[in-house]
Amino acid sequence: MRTPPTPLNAELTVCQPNSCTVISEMSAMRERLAAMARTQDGLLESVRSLMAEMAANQEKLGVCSAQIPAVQSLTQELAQQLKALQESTSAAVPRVAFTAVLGHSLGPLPINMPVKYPLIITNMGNAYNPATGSFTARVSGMYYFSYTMYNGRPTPNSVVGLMKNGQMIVTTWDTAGGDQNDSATNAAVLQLEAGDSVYTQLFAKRTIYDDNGRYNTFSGFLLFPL
Ligand SMILES: [Ca+2]
Repeated sequence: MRTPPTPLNAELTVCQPNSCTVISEMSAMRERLAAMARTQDGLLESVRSLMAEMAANQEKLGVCSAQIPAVQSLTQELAQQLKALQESTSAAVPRVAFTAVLGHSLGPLPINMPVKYPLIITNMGNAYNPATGSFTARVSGMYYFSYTMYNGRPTPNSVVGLMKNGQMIVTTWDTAGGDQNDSATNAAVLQLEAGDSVYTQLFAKRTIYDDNGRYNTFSGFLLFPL
């Protein structure tokens, strides 16, 4: 039969823990501490890695920032070269354009005659000669020409042609009669070699009328050199 615990024995029984339980709890705490330590090590490693990456990025940013003035300088240099190239290209393309006006009547004549338009409206490049009525190409290229004739008399009819080196290209024709005072226009794009001449021709026994109204004109310009 067990001896009933005395008050002292009872107090010892309550205060003395089970040693196995204590050891188990301490072991678990050590495991948790070890796990926390491993986690901390991992976090520290991640922080070091991020700091190293930031340092590398800052270095790259510094290199890029250092290159900005050089890039700006190169951009300005290229812009200047482009402007110079545009100016040289523009200067290389001849500027040829003219418009001339007759201002007085012609015909009828017994033979075909070039029309000499003496009144110059525009003659950039001086390729049109008012003394002869001819345009002479200074450079090979594609040109545009147009002319207008005016029939203001009862008789005879008006016939004018656009001529290239003496060869008829296009013509205009208008009959006199009850519907006189008519205008007619024709035009052509012509490929010219340097030295080719273009002019208009009043055909034999035909007439054109003009006065201060300036009804008869001859115009042309270089579209582009070839
Ligand atoms: Ca008519």
